[in-house]
Amino acid sequence: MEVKTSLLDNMIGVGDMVLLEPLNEDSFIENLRSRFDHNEIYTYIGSVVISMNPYRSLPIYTPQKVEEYRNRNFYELSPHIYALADEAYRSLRDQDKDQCILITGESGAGKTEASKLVMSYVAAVCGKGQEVNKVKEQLLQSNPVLEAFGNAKTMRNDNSSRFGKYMDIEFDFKGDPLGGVISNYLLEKSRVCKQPRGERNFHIFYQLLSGNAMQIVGFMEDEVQSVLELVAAVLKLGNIEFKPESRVNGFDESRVKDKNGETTGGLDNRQLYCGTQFPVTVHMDTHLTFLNNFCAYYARDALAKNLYSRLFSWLVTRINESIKVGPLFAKTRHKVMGVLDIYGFEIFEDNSFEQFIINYCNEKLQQIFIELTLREEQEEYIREDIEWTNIVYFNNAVICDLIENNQNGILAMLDEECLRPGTVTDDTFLDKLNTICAEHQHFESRLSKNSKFLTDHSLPHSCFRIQHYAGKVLYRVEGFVDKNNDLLYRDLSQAMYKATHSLMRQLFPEGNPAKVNLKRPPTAGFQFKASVGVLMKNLQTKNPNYIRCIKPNDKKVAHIFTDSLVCHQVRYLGLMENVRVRRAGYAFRQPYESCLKRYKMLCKTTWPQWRGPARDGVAVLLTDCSVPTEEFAYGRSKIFIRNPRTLFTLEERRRACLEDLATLIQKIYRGWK
Ligand code: AOV
Ligand code: MG
Repeated sequence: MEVKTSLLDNMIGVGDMVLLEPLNEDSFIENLRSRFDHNEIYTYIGSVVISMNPYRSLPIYTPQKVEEYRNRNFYELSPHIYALADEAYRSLRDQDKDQCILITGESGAGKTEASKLVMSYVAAVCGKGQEVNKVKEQLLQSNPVLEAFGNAKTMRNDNSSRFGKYMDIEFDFKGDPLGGVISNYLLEKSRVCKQPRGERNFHIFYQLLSGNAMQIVGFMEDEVQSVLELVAAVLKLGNIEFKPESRVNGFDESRVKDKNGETTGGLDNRQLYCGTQFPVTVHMDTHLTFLNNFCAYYARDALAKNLYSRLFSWLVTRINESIKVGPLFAKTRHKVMGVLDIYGFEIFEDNSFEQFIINYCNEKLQQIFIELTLREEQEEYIREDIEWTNIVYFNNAVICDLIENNQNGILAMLDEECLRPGTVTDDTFLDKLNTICAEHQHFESRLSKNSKFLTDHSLPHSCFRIQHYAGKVLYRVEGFVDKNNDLLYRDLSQAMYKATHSLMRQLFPEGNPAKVNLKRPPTAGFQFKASVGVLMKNLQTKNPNYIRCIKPNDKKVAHIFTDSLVCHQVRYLGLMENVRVRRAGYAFRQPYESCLKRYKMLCKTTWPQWRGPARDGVAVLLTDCSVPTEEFAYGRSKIFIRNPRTLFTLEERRRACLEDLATLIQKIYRGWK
């Protein structure tokens, strides 16, 4: 019987890399390339979706496409992100399994676009009705707001996410959406004050300048006004200049150059000015001493960055209020679909604390992929008692450990430096790293002794290099201590708390003199590590669905496919290992009960009802269908099928059976007429 399925026929190359013959890196890349050239941007590795960024809009996201993929089996149609979204949604709705969609890939590879496609697909197929539509609209509308405030043009991506985002969408037992919760991870706030050459500040600053009226769904008009005033205040802060004025007791004192009393959208400028002039130690009510020029600029920038990032977090909290699950549903058990869209792996010429944090986050995600897809897959064979030869793959756990180990990880050492009394500088931090990490395989500094991976010892001063899973990155230590400390002069918080602007006061609660807290706030690195830890734990409780995004070229343009660039990504994403694990094993597995239920119509003995253990029923069924014995293996609870073609044959027969049945019914019906 001829096998016709979308994964094999009418297709450019192969739709599932598991079917690729011969399998090697060249054929893998060639398959991606020929598919890309024919606008087939999605390719599977089993249930993992590879997505190539087309850098132009393709007509493949129409409502007709949504209908086409709706309620269809994953392998039935040609590969599409909708197939993954549909599969995840159906497992959540019908099998009561919480899902997460993990989207990875480097900056500009298409993660954010993919996350929006998944969300809009799920929104299109789940539930109906006025109340449900309102929830959907609010979930989708949160995207543009967060992108305006949290995205910016970088060298790698014109709409680069500068924060990590994880959104849990909650559903009731019918699969209707109830609401959602967004968590945000470390916004790259240094961008507020300084952008690398060729890059821009967050989109909102330009939208504000060009007078675009900003609409935020679910926000009151005065809230929007208030938010925009604070964005204007951040801009205003950036324009404040200081001049050294006098020398008192041998110290420079600095004053604001142009001290007019105008207001910036409801904020008295003097409030901003005075915030940047007070020194750390003197209480503003009693003495007024001025900062020197360096410190004044430092204070100004710290305030601008803090104000903006607190405003961003406030926006997320506020959006969460408008999309949160209503009290009516609080008692029912929710099913959850989590969508993770973080900033992608970044290698710039100059990499600082921000890139370090971003790349650490990507290491953790790669780790989860390895744990769940490579390790977990191999462990399942052992659990199910299926014969298995191990596939070797690179496990990046050592790099995660280099960064996050509680005793001597880079973040722990940075914290130790930040908390140490005495003179702490970026260089003392580097010294510390050098002594402790010098022997680590993935760490390199001028003092490194042995390094298996790193051979180039011509490192610049004040730098260290890490061999990340995705490539070597040179980090300049300048600013690490400061950015990790993330301290704001207390007087600044107090000055902001005194502001007449109520949102401003709300953002600086620690400025309330009645609530002076002398405890040191946790460092930025510590907070990030903790929240990433919570996220990883959360993800591990859910059924993962992977989208691996690949960037076809470095020019941000359509039609260009640079082999070397794609090859690099295929390697570090571990995609070859992924196919090998998938191929060496069994491409398809299903609990005996579901397998029998789906195909029992193909065999007279099992149809319409099989009495006895499901496993025996499946055995009878497969023998009756003449499936060669080397094609399948019996696990403890599941049947494992080696080649997807076998599955296609079964699917095809099932469809033929159903068609025969339909024809028969029609005949009977006509006979009646
Ligand atoms: P990223 O999220 O992975 O980078 P984006 O999702 O922002 O990357 O994609 C970058 C750009 O590529 C988008 O602005 C689109 O122009 C284009 N693009 C991506 N996917 C598609 C698609 N499916 N169809 C058409 N165009 C697409 V970063 O946030 O920088 O890590 O941090
Ligand atoms: Mg993004």
